[in-house]
Amino acid sequence: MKERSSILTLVLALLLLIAPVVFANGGGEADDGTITVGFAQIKEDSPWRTTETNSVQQEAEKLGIELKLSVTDQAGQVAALRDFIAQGVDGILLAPQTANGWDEVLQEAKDAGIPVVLLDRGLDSPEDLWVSQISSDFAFEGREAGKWVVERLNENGKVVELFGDPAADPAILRSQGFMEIINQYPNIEVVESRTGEWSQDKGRQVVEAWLTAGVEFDLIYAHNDGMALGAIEALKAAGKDPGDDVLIISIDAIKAAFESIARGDLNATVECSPVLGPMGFDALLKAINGEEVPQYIITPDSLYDESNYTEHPTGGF
Ligand code: GYE
Repeated sequence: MKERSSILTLVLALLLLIAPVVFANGGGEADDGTITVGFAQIKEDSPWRTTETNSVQQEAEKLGIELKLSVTDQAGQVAALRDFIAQGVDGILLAPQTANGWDEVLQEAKDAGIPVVLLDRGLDSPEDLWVSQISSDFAFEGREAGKWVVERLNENGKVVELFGDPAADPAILRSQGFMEIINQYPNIEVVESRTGEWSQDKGRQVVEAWLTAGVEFDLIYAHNDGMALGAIEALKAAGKDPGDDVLIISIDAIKAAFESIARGDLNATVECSPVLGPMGFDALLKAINGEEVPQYIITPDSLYDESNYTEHPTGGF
């Protein structure tokens, strides 16, 4: 009898010892030490975004990180973040669809001690609510496009702009950077600017509408390759020769854009790397370990046109 009760006391003591470890875990880091990360990706039908998602998934696999992937629109992204927080993930990667509307949920993540790293787009919330933004410098991309346009138009011509989402940080900055350059040349005029919602199909429709309305232009500046490819379809359908009758420059440097340059349709594209998985996890793991991370980590971009497109290290993304 006595022996039995001492065994019971021992078991009880053991249970008390391990209890804090089990409960402190909160469901994030699994018992085997696995790190869990939530990635809130934007629902968008573009090869650029698919490459980015693949990059994040591959890096998670390489590092043995358990990845919870959510692919939705902005409202769904906020809900996904709340879900990640409730599940007690160790860190969050967020590609914010638009720049606004994040303060509350980012504060909730911060209160829960979960670091958030922004991938590919920025947002308007105070910098103390997120750890780091890993992206291109979008205003730089716009300026690079602007300089190319000035040169190719010999400082004179009519431009139409295919805008990304006007509420999204890369679209706003790509337009600002571009106009910073263009505004210095009084004989270059931006005659139309409309959103093609980052989509090939919408890009085609907008250019079709301009052509039908009789808008005259020498050059199309598209905020991404997808919309430029749609514009090329519209020009061809109207019997025009894209790359010649009308010049086209865009941003992203996806593989299809390089193929289009090779065909002589697209004239130029400014690189914007979607391969952000390795840098994203590097920053996030540092933050999880309490190490300092730079607020902005900028990927370097180059412009590719007919003269140098064969030099891109991977032939596009
Ligand atoms: O250029 C575009 C995508 O946020 C930088 O989003 C990204 C942009 C990219 O839709 O193709």
